Amino acid sequence: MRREAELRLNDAIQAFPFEGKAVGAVRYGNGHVNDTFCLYTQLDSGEPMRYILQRINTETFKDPDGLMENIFAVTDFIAERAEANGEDPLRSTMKVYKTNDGKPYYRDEDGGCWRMYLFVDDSYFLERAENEEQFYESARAFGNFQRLLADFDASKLHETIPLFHDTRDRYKKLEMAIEKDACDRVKSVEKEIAFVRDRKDKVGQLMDMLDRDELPLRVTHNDTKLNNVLFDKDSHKAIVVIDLDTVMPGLALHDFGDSIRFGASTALEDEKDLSKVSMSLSLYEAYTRGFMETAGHALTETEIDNLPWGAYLMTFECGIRFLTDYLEGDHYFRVHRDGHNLDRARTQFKLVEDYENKWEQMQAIVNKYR
Ligand code: ADP
Ligand code: GN1
Ligand code: MG
Repeated sequence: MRREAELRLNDAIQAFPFEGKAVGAVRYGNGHVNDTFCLYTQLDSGEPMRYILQRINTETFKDPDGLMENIFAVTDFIAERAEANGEDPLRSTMKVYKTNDGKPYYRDEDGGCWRMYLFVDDSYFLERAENEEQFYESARAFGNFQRLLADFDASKLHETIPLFHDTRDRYKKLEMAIEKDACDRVKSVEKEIAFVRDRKDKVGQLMDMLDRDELPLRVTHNDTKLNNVLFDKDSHKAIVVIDLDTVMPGLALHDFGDSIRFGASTALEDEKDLSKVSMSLSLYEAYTRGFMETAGHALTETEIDNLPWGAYLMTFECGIRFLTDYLEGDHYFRVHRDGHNLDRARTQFKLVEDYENKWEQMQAIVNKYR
């Protein structure tokens, strides 16, 4: 059982070289995996400063050393590139701190692993795009991120979660959870299980192509949801791609697709009223335009042809993961209410159905920007 992060928060704060004196720390953001806090400090001049302190979820990320090596390597790489282009590295990537004794993270007495970032000031994040322009901006940020990392040496990266986006494996794990039925919940989700089983033949669509060398392995972000990019408060441009825990070799199509899954939906990921959930073709188009403008020139024809499959499989896979977690007792994704993971699974399956109805339009939009 994981101990409450709050119990060791003060020790963690003291382990890092923040500026000024610590004034307080509060839980921050809406991530489903790590424990994130905002640390407020005050400089002698009276000026306030903020940092992000995060306890890494080590049940999810079992190799924190490898994970932090990735984070330092990727942020250093982007900062160097920004500097070389005369841009401000602090508005291009996150600044990660070593601990007071020079370690990449702090290990507390309960074994919890903590890291500290500088808070990206004058920025904001979004749980939903308010308009097409914002979503287009996020596409440019993720597309540029992918383009930039094309020159990054993939052999330097640790695989932080094996088989992370192997939808075939996610399907198998769901079948195992059904078989085990640890919480006696299978009987309440027969409709959802049937929905997944009806589409079993789809789970290998992209990973089988990778195995046949029809798709290239690239350095990808793998968790491109809208709240993993920060926007500049004044220009409203998407500036810093965050949540770098899953930067690993992967498929460009998955990065495209995970953004569509989350950001092109007309409702939040956990909306209970499914009549509100659909995929907005105008948001889908805005994202496709931004992604193609930035990452598009490097994509192969086969990748471009299969962009809608990226959306389909990332959404289907995420639904499968939420449903699996529901059956296993909600130990992976943080939940805030009973049935939360089931509500999330249902929105994903509703979206999958909507893609099936809009498939030709999704393909036509991709063709318009190729
Ligand atoms: P998780 O893996 O749990 O999603 P994230 O790394 O995405 O954790 O962080 C959670 C939230 O914290 C983000 O959605 C964002 O709102 C905020 N956040 C993280 N890092 C920073 C940062 N350096 N500056 C400002 N906000 C941040
Ligand atoms: C998790 O960590 P966060 O909240 O950005 C998950 C993603 C899922 C997403 C669903 C490491 O993302 O894979 O798509 O929840 N991250 C991990 O909202 O499993
Ligand atoms: Mg996140």
